[in-house]
Amino acid sequence: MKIRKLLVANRGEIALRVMRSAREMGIATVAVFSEADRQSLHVRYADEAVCIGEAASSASYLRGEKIIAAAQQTGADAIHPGYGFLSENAEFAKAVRAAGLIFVGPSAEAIAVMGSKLAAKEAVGQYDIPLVPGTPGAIQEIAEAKAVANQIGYPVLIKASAGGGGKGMRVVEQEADFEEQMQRAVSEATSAFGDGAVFVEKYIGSPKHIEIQILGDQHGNVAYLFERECSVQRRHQKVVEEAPSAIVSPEMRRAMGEAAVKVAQACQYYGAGTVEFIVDEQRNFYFLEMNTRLQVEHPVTEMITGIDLVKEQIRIAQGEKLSFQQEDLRIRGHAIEVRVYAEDPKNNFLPDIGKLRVYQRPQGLGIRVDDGFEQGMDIPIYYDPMIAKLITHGKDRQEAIERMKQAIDTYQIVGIETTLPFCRFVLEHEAFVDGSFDTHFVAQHYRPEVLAQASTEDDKTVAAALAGWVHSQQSPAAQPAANGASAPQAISPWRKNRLA
Ligand code: MV4
Repeated sequence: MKIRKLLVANRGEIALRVMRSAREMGIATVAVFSEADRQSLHVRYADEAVCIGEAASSASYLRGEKIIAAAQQTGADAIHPGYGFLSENAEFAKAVRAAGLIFVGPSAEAIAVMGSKLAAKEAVGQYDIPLVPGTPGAIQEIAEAKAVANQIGYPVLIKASAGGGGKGMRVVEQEADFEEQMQRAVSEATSAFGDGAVFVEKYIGSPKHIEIQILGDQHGNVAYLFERECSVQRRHQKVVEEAPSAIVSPEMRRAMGEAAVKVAQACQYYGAGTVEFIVDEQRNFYFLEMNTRLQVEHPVTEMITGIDLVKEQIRIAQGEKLSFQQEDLRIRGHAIEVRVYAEDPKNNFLPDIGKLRVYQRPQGLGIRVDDGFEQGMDIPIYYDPMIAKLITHGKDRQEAIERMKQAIDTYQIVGIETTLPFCRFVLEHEAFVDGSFDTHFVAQHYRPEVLAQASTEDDKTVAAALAGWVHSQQSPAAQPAANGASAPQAISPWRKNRLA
């Protein structure tokens, strides 16, 4: 069934991203918004918009019943959940379909299975998919779990089945510590997820996080769209992502891709999904979990494959077959994404809110910015601090990196602190450039002092520039014009904000 009107149950850059593809397909769009987002771009971009509640997510973007009511009220025939919020909520997917609407995403059953790490491992068990050695299910008996740990050898990792973001995860160095660490993992998992089920795995000490994008249709076809390297993360929050990975050979790529397709088939998956693997120092890869949503970092895959993942999601939801076959896919060049957070990297990544007094996106060949703000807007405190994604594409990794450095240098953000200088630090680091980094990269190499010197200079330049521009405008503050026009380039004194 063709979708005529799509409600996007999200906000910020991803709501805009989804609506752009819908509009290109001739589909009308409905935004939902909280009271804090009344003026936001996703509301202005949409054909229609419905206020669904107060600022807190729990009163708005997490209220499935209000979102379904908004769809019915506006005559939307489908809902796209974006990422975060209700995107991996099996009950919401079920309720959307029970209301006679199309859910642009996988089945509620697939979401539920993959939402539990143990259920996911069990589901893929019969297939030929490499798993980290460990207990086959939840730990029932301590003695049994200890026997498994001894067999695979210490250190081991105790993980929560319902876990996410590293919660309920405990490294155990030796048998004497097992019981205590297990109790901690269980109590952490119980308080965080209301589910105390934990299991044991061999601890991979220096892993890379590499994930495979897949697309499946409702006719049983599944294809893989190659890998994304996401090892550069800070406290389980990704910082830089790229495609392809510098360390994956064509043979390894095919093996990982085929394993990811099997994971999808194991749960009759349809829609866009991501199969996460960890890769050890010998480049063995192991299935970790599957994310049943469109991911933040999906643009790097779009850049190297030329495929619009949101359009594919919509076509799949309409019941269409995949528009391509595995053999049609090729990797073209290299893409990198950095996440721009409103956080101060010099001050322990403290969230920084306020007005975007100056906001000028970088431009040029191979540069893409996915964002949801413009100059003069306030960054609200209620939601995720990610304000933009900056993506570059080049003929090879080196060109993508150089292009990213230039793009960061010409990205002008005044009024809030952002993680851009931190991203530039990553891109310049030897371990990033040579591809040898793992998930410990940030903890190992980043100290706020590496930015301090440069940013003092930077602040001076920006302050002088701002003063000059304000003066030239003969206005009390650098307010953007009512039509959203920005500071005129010709007299704009903004210069490179590059680190010395
Ligand atoms: C692991 C691991 C090492 N060994 N499993 C972290 C969150 C969850 N999604 C899986 N995680 C890990 N599982 C074994 N057996 C190390 C991590 C891990 C990690 C994985 C991917 C990206 C970043 C990470 C940061 C710390 C730990």
